[in-house]
Amino acid sequence: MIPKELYAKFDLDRGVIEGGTFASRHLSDLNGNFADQVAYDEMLSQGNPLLYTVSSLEPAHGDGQLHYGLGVLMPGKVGDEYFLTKGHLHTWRPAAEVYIGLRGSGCMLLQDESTGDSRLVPLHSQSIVYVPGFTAHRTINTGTEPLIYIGVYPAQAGHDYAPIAKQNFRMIVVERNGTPTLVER
Ligand code: PAN
Ligand code: ZN
Repeated sequence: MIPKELYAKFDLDRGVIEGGTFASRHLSDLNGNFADQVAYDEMLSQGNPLLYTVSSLEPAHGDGQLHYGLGVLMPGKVGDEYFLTKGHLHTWRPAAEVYIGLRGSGCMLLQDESTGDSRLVPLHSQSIVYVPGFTAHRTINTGTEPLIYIGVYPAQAGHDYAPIAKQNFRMIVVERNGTPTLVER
């Protein structure tokens, strides 16, 4: 028998890691995250679509251990801003993370916590994005199919949503002339 912390199967169609937790985020969970609040309210009045799911596994705890999650972010837009994850800093700020793109195409918005400097990095199948420590990160789907990725991070990382909930990312990714474009909020 292989110990269960050493091996897990995942299903890209269901967005599930066997033996992991599963969380769903709908449009109503992202109030305040999109720049165009009028478009957000209008969309929510029509229904409450699923925006993304995360299935996470914590195989072990303690110094040097790793946790990981499988994310599935739907395609779509609120106004001209592409669907996105809430985004967070790690509670343990030095914690970096590696994102491995599996399906679909989009990007990651990275924002240095102390300088506010922003970078937009492509995330798609057969690509890897390195998120340094001390960096707020958000995933954005600029494509037409679900964007699916795995994120691997230190077990001690923790998720701190408060700074982004209080003061959103400085930049947003919108469609301009059919092209994803990074602009000031
Ligand atoms: C990812 C994220 C996942 C969902 O696994 O948790 O993309 O985004 P939010 O957590 O911002 O809603 C990760 O970065 N973990 O550390
Ligand atoms: Zn993270």
